[in-house]
Amino acid sequence: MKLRFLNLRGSDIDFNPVFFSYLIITYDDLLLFVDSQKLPGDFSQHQSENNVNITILPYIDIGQELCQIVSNKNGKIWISPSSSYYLTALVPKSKRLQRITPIAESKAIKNNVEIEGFINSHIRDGVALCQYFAWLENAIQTGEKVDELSGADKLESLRCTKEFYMGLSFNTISSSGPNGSVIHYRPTKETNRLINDKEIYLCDSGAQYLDGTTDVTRTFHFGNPTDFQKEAYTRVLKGQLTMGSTIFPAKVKGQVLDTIARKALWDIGLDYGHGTGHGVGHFLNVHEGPMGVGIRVMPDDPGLQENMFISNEPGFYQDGEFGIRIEDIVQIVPAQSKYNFANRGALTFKTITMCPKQTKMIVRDLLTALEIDLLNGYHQLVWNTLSPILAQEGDSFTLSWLKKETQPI
Ligand SMILES: [Mn+2]
Repeated sequence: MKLRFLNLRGSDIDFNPVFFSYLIITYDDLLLFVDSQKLPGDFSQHQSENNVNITILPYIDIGQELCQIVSNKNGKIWISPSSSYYLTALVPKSKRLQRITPIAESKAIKNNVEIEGFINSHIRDGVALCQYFAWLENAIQTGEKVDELSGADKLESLRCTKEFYMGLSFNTISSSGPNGSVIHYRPTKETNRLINDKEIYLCDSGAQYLDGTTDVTRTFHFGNPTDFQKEAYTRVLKGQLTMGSTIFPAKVKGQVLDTIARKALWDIGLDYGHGTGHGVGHFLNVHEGPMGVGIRVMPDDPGLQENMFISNEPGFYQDGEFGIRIEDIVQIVPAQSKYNFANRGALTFKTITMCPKQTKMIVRDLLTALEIDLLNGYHQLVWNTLSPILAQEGDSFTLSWLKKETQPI
């Protein structure tokens, strides 16, 4: 079952290509409540060309229309648990079916067009990221002054040259030293710090492309990291590699996997205060349910299923000193397993984010042979995927940085 009723986008909310509206679906009609001035001139034509019959009503009429449906129709009304109190209260309890709608679950499982777009947009995004980090490393090492804000601007200026770019998917978390330990930090004029070779630089960023949404974090040290920083980084990476290669039964709740990503940190009494994974919309919200991987209970999680896309982002934060996070977007794909969970089906993850992870920060002895293979395999894939594009663009500067950063350890 694939339910994508309208597949519309808008621009009412920064970073999220959505718009204020309500939709009521009846057996006979689709009622879209939206300020009709927001609709493009060819909207009705586009809908009829795609065989969509839709009635447009004023946004403010939702309550009135819902009341009429309640009094005129028998049977239950399926209302999303995230609907407002006002709308929920208009439906008498006896008529309410209040649980997560099939649309939310279906939207989380990407179709073939969305999968292809996700993969392609992550490749273009990866090129921009490599161009930025190559530029940044060189700038810091040659004494050029780059701060959190000008760094974020540089990254945006590289992303916006890429095909199908529509804007950022959230405010870039460009953070130097202690600012990196603030998990939801974003640089302002007051907090802005220079990026330097004495402190860790954490950059969590993402973009909206017409064919996909990206969200990626990389952590770098452009000088000499301390032993503790290297140990913490390595253990964050261990968690990410282990989670990213875990085989699990189909439809297991995301929460079950959370501990896997934390184990290497827990082993030495370290932890992080955020979730390990969230769903990502397809040219939609960068955080999108109903599934997720975290300590927090997610009651609406329908279980992890093939072709869902989530983030894999463990981290570690030393208050007032530094932050470390490594974040990829992963696609849920079938896995080879000996017994296939008695036909329940085995799944695993495929990383679609394309950007090297700084090997200089790694304590090799802390990694298992399997983890080393996984990391080297990932870097080989990144090199194979991005190097032809950089070569075609004639960007030999970024190409040589990529070569250095994807060397096997
Ligand atoms: Mn994320």
